[in-house]
Amino acid sequence: MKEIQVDSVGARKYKRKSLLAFLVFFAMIAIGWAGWKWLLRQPLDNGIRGGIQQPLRKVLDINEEVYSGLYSTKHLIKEYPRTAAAKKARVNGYVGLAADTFDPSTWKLQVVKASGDTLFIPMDDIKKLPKIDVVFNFKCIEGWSQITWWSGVRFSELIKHYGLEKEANMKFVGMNTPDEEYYVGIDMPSVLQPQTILCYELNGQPLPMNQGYPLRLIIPVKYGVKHLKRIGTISFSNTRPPDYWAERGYDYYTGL
Ligand SMILES: Nc1nc2c(c(=O)[nH]1)N[C@H]1C(S)=C(S)[C@@H](COP(=O)(O)O)O[C@H]1N2
Ligand SMILES: [Mo]
Repeated sequence: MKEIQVDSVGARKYKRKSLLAFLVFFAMIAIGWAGWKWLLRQPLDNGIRGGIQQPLRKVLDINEEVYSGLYSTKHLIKEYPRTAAAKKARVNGYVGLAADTFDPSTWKLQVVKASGDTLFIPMDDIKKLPKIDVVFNFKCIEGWSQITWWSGVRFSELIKHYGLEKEANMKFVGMNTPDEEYYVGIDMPSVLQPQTILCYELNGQPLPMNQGYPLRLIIPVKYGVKHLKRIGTISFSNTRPPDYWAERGYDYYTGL
């Protein structure tokens, strides 16, 4: 008799527990659903083509602070021998590369100084500066990567040669294509990192048109989006310059 009683008490307890478990389970689903609905109702950040919900942007901003704080100009990206580089480098992204708005014969690199004055630097002068190779694994946020061989002059060398120390003390660098259709904003430590180059050769040959002739950015500490092809203007600021893909919802920092 006693045993049966104990059993039925146990069974009742068990029933109550499983009922509670079910209630908690459904409550969680309801909370999750409400949270999701809430997130979708949040205003978008001010990206021009939609952007993302502000709470999500906040998460990205926090990530960015964490990673940028860890960065130093000493962090080096792995390099490879030239022989490891792809013979045919993949081409991706054509914004700002339209042939009809670009005249190679009149191109000069424009560097806007803190004073507001602009330097106009011809390609020949850039080629006179020390040339280095960078062979690294180029990564695009779309998911592909490729070992590629690029050559040019360190960005930090340009700073040194043209006496742009005041500019280098600012927080960001902005770059645009000559037609201003594509543009990036990059934090100064990444720009001054020793593998960041103003690049004019791919596989030892002048850059092909669709890969940024005559001059592009190669910045191995960043994903492909920041490697602006065909630099028109470089400028400096303490606030974030506009960034094409950040305006379309991607992380502003996009560091590796
Ligand atoms: N002017 C310009 N530069 C650009 C882009 C673009 O659309 N226009 N796309 C970026 C992206 S998303 C990538 S992955 C790389 C690709 O460089 P590649 O064509 O040499 O592979 O260029 C970057 N620079
Ligand atoms: Mo990319």
